[in-house]
Amino acid sequence: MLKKIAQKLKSLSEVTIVTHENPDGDALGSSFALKFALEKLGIKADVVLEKPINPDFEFTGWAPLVYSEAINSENVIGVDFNEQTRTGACATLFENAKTKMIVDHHICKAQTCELFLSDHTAAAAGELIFELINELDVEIDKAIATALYISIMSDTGGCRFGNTTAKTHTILAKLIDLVDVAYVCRMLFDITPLRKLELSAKLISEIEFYGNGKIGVISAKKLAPEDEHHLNDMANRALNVEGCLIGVFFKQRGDVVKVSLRTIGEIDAAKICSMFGGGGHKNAAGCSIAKPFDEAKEEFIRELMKWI
Ligand SMILES: [Mn+2]
Repeated sequence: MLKKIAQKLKSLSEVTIVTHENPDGDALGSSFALKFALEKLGIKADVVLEKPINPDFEFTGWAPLVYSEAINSENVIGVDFNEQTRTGACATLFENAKTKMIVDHHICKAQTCELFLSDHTAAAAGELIFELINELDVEIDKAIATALYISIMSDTGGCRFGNTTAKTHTILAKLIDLVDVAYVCRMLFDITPLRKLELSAKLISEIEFYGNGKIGVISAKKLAPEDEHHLNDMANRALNVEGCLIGVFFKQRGDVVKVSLRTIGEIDAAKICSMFGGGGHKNAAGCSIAKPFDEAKEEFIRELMKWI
């Protein structure tokens, strides 16, 4: 399938790249790596996001377009998601496209277009984009290597998560000489806006435990929209606590409660979230529940109790 997608891409003169809403390092890194590679082939390629880029990634200098109805594209490739509802407003772009392609690594319920690659054995979408770029026969330069490095390091937590494989390391080894590792890792993992630190401290101080400390729950019932992007990794903070096997973060967004779930070992986060209409990976998944905050939270925790 990768070959077919590469062939298709080579035949095009313009492509729009879309990814999932609230894009993380993998979503952005794999999208921009693909953009830079396509541009080297003389193909016009834009990354379109639903909202302006998360300030955490401003250090990259990446410049996406922000979705508006004026943007239209015949050819759309989706990266790091496999259900078009995951792209938020950009779903319209995907729907209206003549050529639709997907390169993803989430557990997939159904094939959503003809040129569709969803390989959940890949640690990051960036691993698949690395292979796609090789298939396109583009030489990897500093900009592409840095984007792929950010992608893979983000989704593997710096090669510490269980999804990390020999292949992950092999790919990184091929990129690393082109990347300013110390700078990128400091920006990616160490630097935090003061606001994020303050907000995290407040929410962490209110952590609740269930199931003899095996389930750690962090909640943000009231959250200013401008603070939302600061809280991408809150479920992991619960898992920092000794003995905690399930970390869950609830936040109110509009009429729904967004749930992000992180688990250890055999506790299947994707399966749990799929019961609530969501999905993801075995140890990291999410869903939205259209119920009042406390009700949604209680219902979800009741389900989690069955897993410990
Ligand atoms: Mn990913």
